[in-house]
Amino acid sequence: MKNRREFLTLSGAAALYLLTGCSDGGTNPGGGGGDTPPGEETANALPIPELKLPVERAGVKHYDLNIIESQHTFFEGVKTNTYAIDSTYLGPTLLLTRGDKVSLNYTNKLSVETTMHGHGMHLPGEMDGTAHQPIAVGGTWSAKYTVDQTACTNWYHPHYLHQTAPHVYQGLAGMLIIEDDESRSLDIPKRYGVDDIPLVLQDRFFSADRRKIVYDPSMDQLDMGYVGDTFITNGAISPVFDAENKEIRFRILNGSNSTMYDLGFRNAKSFKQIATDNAFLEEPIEMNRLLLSPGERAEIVVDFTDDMDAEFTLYDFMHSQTFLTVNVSKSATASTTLPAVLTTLDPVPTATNSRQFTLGMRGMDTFTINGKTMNMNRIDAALSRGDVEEWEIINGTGMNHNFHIHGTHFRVVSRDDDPAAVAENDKGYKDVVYLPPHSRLKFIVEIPNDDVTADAANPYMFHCHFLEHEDNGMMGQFTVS
Ligand SMILES: [Cu+2]
Repeated sequence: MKNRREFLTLSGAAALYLLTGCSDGGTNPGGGGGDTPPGEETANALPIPELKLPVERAGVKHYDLNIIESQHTFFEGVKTNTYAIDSTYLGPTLLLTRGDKVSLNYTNKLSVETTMHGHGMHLPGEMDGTAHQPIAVGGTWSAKYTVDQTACTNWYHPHYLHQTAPHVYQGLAGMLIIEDDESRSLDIPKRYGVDDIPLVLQDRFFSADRRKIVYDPSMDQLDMGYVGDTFITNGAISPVFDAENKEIRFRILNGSNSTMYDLGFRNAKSFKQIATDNAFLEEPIEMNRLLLSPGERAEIVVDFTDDMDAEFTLYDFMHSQTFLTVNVSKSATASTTLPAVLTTLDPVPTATNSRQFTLGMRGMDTFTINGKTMNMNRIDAALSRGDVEEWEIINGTGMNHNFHIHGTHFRVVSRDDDPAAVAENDKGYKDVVYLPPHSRLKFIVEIPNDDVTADAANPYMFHCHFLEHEDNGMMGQFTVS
């Protein structure tokens, strides 16, 4: 259990302080044990990524992050080779506050070039961390920007041309949580590691001796999804989270390469979705199933108030796999009452221009948008600050795809030309949206009228977030002037 232990958060008190403004209430962030008999709680406790504390210099919050080769214990007694960010698998959670001036300083200690992209972040193109901003072996690259967007759950991961999928697969990803005055004032769970729990959901293949994570998709897996046989949550196989009997908020990321997850509790316990990719929903939406495509996030709140001593299994019904067991075993040390209204979203603006993007294929292993494969020297769309456009995305293939945009978010307005076909939980601020086979959808995208600029040397990307499709061509570039 040593490696698992090292992966747990070590700075619980500081973490609580950051999220709540006080250091009382709650014990044992990370479920690391203490008041429970040894061997019970910690047998396979859900690892909670460390909450990374910044170092402030001249008004800028610096986060120094090392991208490293490491070894992680997925299987008892076996060390598996991984990539990680200051950890043994995945990376720390970064908590940013709207208005912060930040510098995310990534040092590449791998033997290969990579990049680190702020997925969901509204930032200048040159700070986006795509293939245009490589981090040389041994070098450091800094994403410097002012955080200026609503509270949400974002994440960081490599975005290197043709190599995003293998780099993420070896373990490079972490959460970027943004808080603002609104998120801090809402009566919702916000004690990191106690009742505000990040869940990075993934699946992996391992070598027979389990010492390596094996990235070797066949052509069929390239097309239809590289779905591993081992499902992991925050880097652990079927872990257990010992929950307080109260409302618990889970920040769920589909961090897989190309697997759709149809999530829910096996006993059909309901939950409320409170946030989509880029913002709170206006009102919590009650549901008992949540479909998430790769790269999508959802924050949910589950009320375990009356569930003392009960156990719940968070399950992927699409692949019949368990992600997490929630064991309601602790008395609540604080109370929250989820409000009926969470926020007010801007009205969907009226578009003044429209574009169409058709997701397609050339042969069996080349993926295209409007018939073209990704070319770093080609700009596919030139936009200006303040532009409002309607983009129609057409999945002309018989396989799953989704669509992700950098630098901003969008509002889905119709599926297959039917506004009523847009699910309630697709109506918030999104930056990734799922496209079933042979389907189309329209969204309205608004380019913020502020700091956001991306020139031809540092353009934004739009792409399918099934990483095998992205790496094999299904990506384009746009500028904002
Ligand atoms: Cu795709």
